[in-house]
Amino acid sequence: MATNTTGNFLAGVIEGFYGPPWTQAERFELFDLMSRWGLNTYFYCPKDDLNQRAIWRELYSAAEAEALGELIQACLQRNLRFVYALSPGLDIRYSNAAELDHLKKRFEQMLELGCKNFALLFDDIPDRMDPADSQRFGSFASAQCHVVNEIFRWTRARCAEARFLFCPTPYCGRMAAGGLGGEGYLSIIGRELLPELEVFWTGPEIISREITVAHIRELQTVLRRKPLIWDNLHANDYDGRRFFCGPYSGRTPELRAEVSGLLINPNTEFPFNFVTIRTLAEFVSCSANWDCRQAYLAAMREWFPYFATSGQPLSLEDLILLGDCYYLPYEDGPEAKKLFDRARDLLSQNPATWGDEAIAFRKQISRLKEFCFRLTELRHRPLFYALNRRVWELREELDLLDRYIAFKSVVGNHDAAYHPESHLPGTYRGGFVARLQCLMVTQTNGTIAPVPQGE
Ligand code: GDL
Repeated sequence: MATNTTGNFLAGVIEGFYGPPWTQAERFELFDLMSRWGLNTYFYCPKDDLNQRAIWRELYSAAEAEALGELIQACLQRNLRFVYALSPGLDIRYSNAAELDHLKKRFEQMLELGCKNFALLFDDIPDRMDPADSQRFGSFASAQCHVVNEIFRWTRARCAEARFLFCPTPYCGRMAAGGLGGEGYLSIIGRELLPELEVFWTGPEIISREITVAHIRELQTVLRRKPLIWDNLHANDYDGRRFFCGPYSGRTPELRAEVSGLLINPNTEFPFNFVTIRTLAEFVSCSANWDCRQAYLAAMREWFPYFATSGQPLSLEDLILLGDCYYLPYEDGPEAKKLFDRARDLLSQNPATWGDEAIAFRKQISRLKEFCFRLTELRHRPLFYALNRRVWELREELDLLDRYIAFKSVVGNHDAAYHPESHLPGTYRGGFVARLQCLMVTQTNGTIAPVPQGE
């Protein structure tokens, strides 16, 4: 399937998350990795680049334009497609011709910088229109098609090879089923959006555990084209405590033939994305068999040199266990799962029956604790800074578990209450958000219910 990376198939990375955009240096590093691994597309649309979304009518300053120009040139040199997006949906007036002029001026600036591929995004916006727009277009979808088709034609007249992407307001199965964007939104897009335009889709959910061929085929008939996957599997902007370094998974190689490309919108912290991007690249070019665990282990071996320290070397085995603790949104890696099950089993038993299992378990968590501590010695400081808060929290929880088991293991303490000296109420696990989280619990069937409060 090597043609995926050389032909029309878009394969690569979206900088499309909420939060601090990547630095120029990180982007250059990304481009090097992508070109080494055979990916071909970088899509620039950080939600918190102000000019991308909040003040989409305003041109970039000279310094900002220069920085974007550098990115475009860097992509060109490496044979990567650079795609630039605007998200005017927060406040655009669809029927106002002046708004189209704003969009054209913005794209004109990017064309002058050498950009050849564009997108208009309408995700995460209010799905209602100004009365004048409703009167003119009748539907949200028609209003968007009017603007996007016009800007597409204008762009193609200036750059014949321009690739043009569009993100609909309902961009996953759940949103479409819930009627977001209004009655028949996607069918109208299928009919009215010019056929050259590519339509983003994140799968059945915003964060899709699986994207099946059957799901995509159904969508193709509505959109009248192959969708372009915007994959949020490894996005972590919605949860500041987590990151995801598990493999690209839950998609089969057959999916590639059903979509016009696979672009991933990964972790906000750039240093976390090595395995994510590496395994996507493997997936894009693999034969019919895809073993995501094998791809993960191979990518971890390649990532391991980034974990050089100022002291004794770390072990790959420990890194794999850490990676398994921050694997995928719906799944811990197998080593982390084993550790969790072991902790749960131990805590559910009477300490009098623990015996050697408590000792063996304490050895395992002490080792992981030590590994977390040793990460402070990483020579790759940006990687350590990205890891620091998450790993600190993991270390604290392991420490508490260790102390609890040590205390309860002592004959005479089996039934005694444990009062940790280190975890005072209000310090660790404290704070307003943590208390709010304790008010409601997510049940295994996905429902959320209040936790009965004691007197
Ligand atoms: C979204 C946003 C994306 C964000 C992601 C994860 C799309 C099309 N838009 O809904 O910017 O990073 O969720 O929070 O996915």
